[in-house]
Amino acid sequence: MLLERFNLEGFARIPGILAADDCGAIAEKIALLDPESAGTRCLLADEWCRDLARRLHGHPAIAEVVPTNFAAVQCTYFEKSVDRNWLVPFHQDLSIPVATRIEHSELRGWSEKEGELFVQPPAGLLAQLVAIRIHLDPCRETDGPLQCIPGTHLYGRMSTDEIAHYRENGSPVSCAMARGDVLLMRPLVLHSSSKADGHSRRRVLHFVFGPSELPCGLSWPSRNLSGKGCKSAGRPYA
Ligand SMILES: O=C(O)CCC(=O)C(=O)O
Repeated sequence: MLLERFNLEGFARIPGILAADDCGAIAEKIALLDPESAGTRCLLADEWCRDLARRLHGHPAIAEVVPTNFAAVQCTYFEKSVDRNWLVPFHQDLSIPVATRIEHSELRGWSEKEGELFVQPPAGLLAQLVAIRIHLDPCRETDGPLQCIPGTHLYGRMSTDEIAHYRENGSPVSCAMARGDVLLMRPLVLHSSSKADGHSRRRVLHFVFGPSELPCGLSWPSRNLSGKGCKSAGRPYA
């Protein structure tokens, strides 16, 4: 049922995955991160974050959707608060972190963020990835929830014109969430994020799960899988 809906719409809310206390404990870990960084991409360097990824993956409802041979390959922290308010227009998530640069005709859009290398892989791989967004605070309509356009993950990588078409003709769904809820999302589903009204705090950990083997000779950064060799929040990791 969940899997069916997820495959059809490209996103699905699963309520009550973590208890409020667990969310509080995770928020305490996050409070130790660099407060200047709006979204930190290297959280898998921290053992608590890798433990959390395994715990989420092991939850029966999530396991229904995320294959057992998948692992967390990226975790990004997104916060909206009185001090940090932002929006993102409709887009697809097209980039993945990788270990090294490979010259291949199907690879494009190389970039570097926070010392990590990113590339846009073939759409066939992007279609397999699953994002697990765990909400550490309630996210109401006024707190800048994610908006997703159902079914748009099924159209592969879109051109700017196609994005404009679905933005104008699709029916976005606003994903209001309670603390401890998870939003599962295909990175290819068109999504946007509006500004909050500026009175609340909306903290989300956004994990990306993928298969161990990558196409085109690519590999995941080993530090994202093992935590070794990553610099996070200015703290070096052995
Ligand atoms: O957390 C949000 O509201 C935005 C996240 C987003 O746009 C993304 O993950 O691409």
